[in-house]
Amino acid sequence: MSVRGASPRRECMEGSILRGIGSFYTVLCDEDGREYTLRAQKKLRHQKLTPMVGDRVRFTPGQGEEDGWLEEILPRRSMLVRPSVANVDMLMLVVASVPAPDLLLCDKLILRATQGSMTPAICVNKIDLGDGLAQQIEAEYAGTQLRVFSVSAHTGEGVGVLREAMRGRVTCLAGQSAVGKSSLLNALFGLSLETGGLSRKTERGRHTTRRAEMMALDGMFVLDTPGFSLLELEDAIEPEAFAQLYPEYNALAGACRFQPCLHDREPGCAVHAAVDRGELSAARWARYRELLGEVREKWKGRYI
Ligand SMILES: Nc1nc2c(ncn2[C@@H]2O[C@H](COP(=O)(O)OP(=O)(O)OP(=O)(O)O)[C@@H](O)[C@H]2O)c(=O)[nH]1
Ligand SMILES: [Mg+2]
Ligand SMILES: [Zn+2]
Repeated sequence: MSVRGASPRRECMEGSILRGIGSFYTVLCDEDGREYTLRAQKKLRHQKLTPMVGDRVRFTPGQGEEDGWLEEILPRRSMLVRPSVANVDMLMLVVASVPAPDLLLCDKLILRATQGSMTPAICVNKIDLGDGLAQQIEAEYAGTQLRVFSVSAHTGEGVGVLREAMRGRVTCLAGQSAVGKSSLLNALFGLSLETGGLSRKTERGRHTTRRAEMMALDGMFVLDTPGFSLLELEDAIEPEAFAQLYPEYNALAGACRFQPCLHDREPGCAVHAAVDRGELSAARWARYRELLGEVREKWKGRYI
């Protein structure tokens, strides 16, 4: 209970981190819907806790000109290191025909989303270019139960379906630079986020978005993130556990001759047979085997 007249101890409030610049964080307060600029308490640094965009936090607001303090980071429902975001429900991987999709990067991001307790989904943008990428992506990820959205931020096609899928959840858009993440958010919600083109020389994105930012819109939270092109696998994971992160292989694993089967070179492998029959993507299987090689190496060297 606070005593009127005496200097009352300011109450802690709860909210979500929308963005962070240097050691300052902007937090949207649950109670009054206002944005507060806060600094992280030293004790957080001592606990080696770095606040992330999307974090649920407790804070003490500042008074007048003075900034408030971020006091505590509440337990995270989910977490991703690249892009660095917390409490995301749906990780929306955005791809386009330009810049050319890097499907190994897609696979890794999907794996990370699954390991980090998020639901991955794929959004094929720029369908106005008429290149058939959406059909290719659907074939690549057949049997994974991943939702694939086909949209154009430019014409608005498919944008309504995507918005409905985002309703009531925290959705993070991620992927290579210049696939149109910021453009999509502009088209979805009438925002005016900065967008960029492709470098003419390298045909790569210009990294227009520089840091992750969360926006509260219409009963949902959406996150725009900087594009990236490199992603490491998680640290050492058991090869059997890795194989289980592929739902379309899991569904067949019972029919493999060896138990457990890593669906690599084992004779009588049901995954291999399904690939030979053209029911599963040969390219995704080749990428899987490449990653499996890395996973095996890391697992062997895990105590070093
Ligand atoms: N043809 C076409 N071009 C698009 C579409 N959406 C975005 N673009 C173009 O793609 C380029 C990159 O768009 P951005 O929205 O900046 O891409 P981003 O993914 O946010 O890029 P980073 O912030 O660098 O990660 C811009 O030139 C956009 O005009 C689309 O639906 N169709
Ligand atoms: Mg952007
Ligand atoms: Zn097998």
